[in-house]
Amino acid sequence: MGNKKRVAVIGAGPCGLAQLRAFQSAAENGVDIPEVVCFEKQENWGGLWLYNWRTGLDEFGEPVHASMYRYLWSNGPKEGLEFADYSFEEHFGKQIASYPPRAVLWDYIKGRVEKANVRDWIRFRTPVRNVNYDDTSGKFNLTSHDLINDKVTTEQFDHVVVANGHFSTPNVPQFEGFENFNGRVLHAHDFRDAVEFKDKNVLIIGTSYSAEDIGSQCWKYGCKSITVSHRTAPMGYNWPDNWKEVPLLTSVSGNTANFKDGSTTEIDAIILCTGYQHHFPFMEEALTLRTANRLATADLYKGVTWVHNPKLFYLGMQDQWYTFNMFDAQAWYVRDTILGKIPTPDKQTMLNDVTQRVANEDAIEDDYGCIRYQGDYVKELIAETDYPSFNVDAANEAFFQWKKHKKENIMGFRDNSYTSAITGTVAPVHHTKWVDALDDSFDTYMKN
Ligand code: FAD
Ligand code: NA7
Repeated sequence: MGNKKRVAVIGAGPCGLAQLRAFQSAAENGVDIPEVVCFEKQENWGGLWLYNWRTGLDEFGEPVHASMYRYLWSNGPKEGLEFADYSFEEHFGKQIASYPPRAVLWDYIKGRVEKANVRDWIRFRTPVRNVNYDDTSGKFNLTSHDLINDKVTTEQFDHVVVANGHFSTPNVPQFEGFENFNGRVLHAHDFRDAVEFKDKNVLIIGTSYSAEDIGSQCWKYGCKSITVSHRTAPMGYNWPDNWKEVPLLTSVSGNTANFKDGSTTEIDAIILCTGYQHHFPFMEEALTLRTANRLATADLYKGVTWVHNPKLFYLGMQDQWYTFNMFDAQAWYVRDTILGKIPTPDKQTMLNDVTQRVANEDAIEDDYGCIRYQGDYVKELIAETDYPSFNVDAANEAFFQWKKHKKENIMGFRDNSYTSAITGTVAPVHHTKWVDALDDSFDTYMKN
């Protein structure tokens, strides 16, 4: 017992929970598993899917992790993210529509780990403060802070799995005139309720998921107009009449926004949808992942094993088309590496693997290629473990349909239904169109 390996998992979001479920499923099959301790800063599990009205610092003075907001519905079809070992039908007792709101997906995430009975493995309200590696003992020293009892502890672990997410620490650029702007400037990380922007002219900076969805939320809940400013290219959807796309903001003066092409617009609020940083303030420098938000991350063999010290792993650090089932594929792979079932090659081989992944990603021509690339990655990992094999091509197909439906009708794509890659059943059409569904509570959504 005293010789059991110890594994630390940092974060109880979808990635950390996938790691717990991976070990629990091995134990269920009679494997002697290490002691697994999961550290979670928030009071409950689910990561970003756990809604928090707070912004800035929490009641302990910790940075609020939450970036999700009220009225958030899945931005991609649920058929792309379904767990292969726990279908939506198993959880809800029936098939549900394809774009569930946040509360419904949170319920699904926690259903699997409640069934697995792993809550006792998690120390809630316990942020990790520091991780360093001791060459002499060959172990990691991990310092955590039990906020409830205000107690700081340092312990040794044989392995560390970093699963703290990378969509929580905002990237916040500065534009000339912000300090004198007569309205609110906020980052998407601090956006909570679109109703705040009712009857307002809203300027959004950025053109990715947050820009598209926060703009759509504000539009749905009655803002006066949306102006989206782009650095690289406009999103190019068929937007409603009170929505326009403009080049990059150069400055603001009073309530006037000035853009690169010389045009101007009167605005009441600015929402910076300018992305997030990979941020690991608790990792010692030599163990810190530094990567762009892309499909092939730097320095991670097979996308998970830290090439400079393969006892350390990072989960979910890729930019994401695939999410929950990709995190599972990674967690099962990491589990079997820790269990010694999957060998870790020499450093040069691991570095070559990273180089090859980066080159393969650089050669991709469009979003469809990106989806196939990440789908292939999921296939590659699940082929090496006992994670239930599933029809990844069918999940790819759900994403392809989703892209097509967005092009056809950006405010209506969530009214479509797709076929489950796990159970093969077709999702029902939701009872209310997304534009009309202002109440997104669990109970209302489930009235099908
Ligand atoms: P997270 O969910 O971020 O969880 C990380 C956990 O680590 C948190 O619980 C946090 O409290 C904890 N933690 C952080 N630091 C510490 C520390 N020092 N010590 C201890 N614990 C710590 N994906 C989809 O599939 N569909 C969507 O519709 C979708 N919408 C999104 C919308 C928004 C606004 C954002 C920001 C992301 C969205 N995502 C979506 C992507 C999202 O990244 C994944 O779904 C998923 O939440 C990632 O899981 P994770 O475990 O890697 O990270
Ligand atoms: P993303 O996907 O990282 O996108 C960031 C966007 O911000 C992107 O359009 C960038 O433009 C833009 N950006 C970044 N810096 C700047 C500056 N300085 N000026 C102007 N524009 C800038 O982040 P999201 O928040 O949209 O999505 C993150 C996750 O949340 C995602 O996985 C979803 O599931 C939800 P670029 O194209 O690089 O010019």
